[in-house]
Amino acid sequence: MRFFRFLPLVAVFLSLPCWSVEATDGWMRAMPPGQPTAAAYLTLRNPADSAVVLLAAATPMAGKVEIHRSEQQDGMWRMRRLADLPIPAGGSTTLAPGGAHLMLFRMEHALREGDTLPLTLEFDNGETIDVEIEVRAIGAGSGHQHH
Ligand SMILES: [Cu+2]
Repeated sequence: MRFFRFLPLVAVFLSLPCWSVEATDGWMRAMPPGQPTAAAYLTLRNPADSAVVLLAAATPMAGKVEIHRSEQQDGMWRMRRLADLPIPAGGSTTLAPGGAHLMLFRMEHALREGDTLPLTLEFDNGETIDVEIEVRAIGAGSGHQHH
């Protein structure tokens, strides 16, 4: 007896969750002419229910981009390179002066207020997102120099 011969096939639709990391408030300071390095800042939101880790960033306008964090030690600001930067599940990580930032090395030219810098971010979930970094006045942001 074949009781199951008329069982309908069950179609299973797999869909990828639309839980992309969202980058907002991307900005950097205008650069004095001749300065080869700069720092970029932004906020990364992670709507997913597991942490996502920023692995790398790149821009055609710089030779190299590193993830850095500024720290105060013995009254001096220093920065160190981070291997990566986690964004907590359902939370956000803000890169800002005096903290984490994206360090741009070997800039092809100094950027001025009103310019934009295209940046590509790569995460450990395989996701890649493109961000526009807005160049603000040289004195923009709160307080201290991070160098
Ligand atoms: Cu730095």
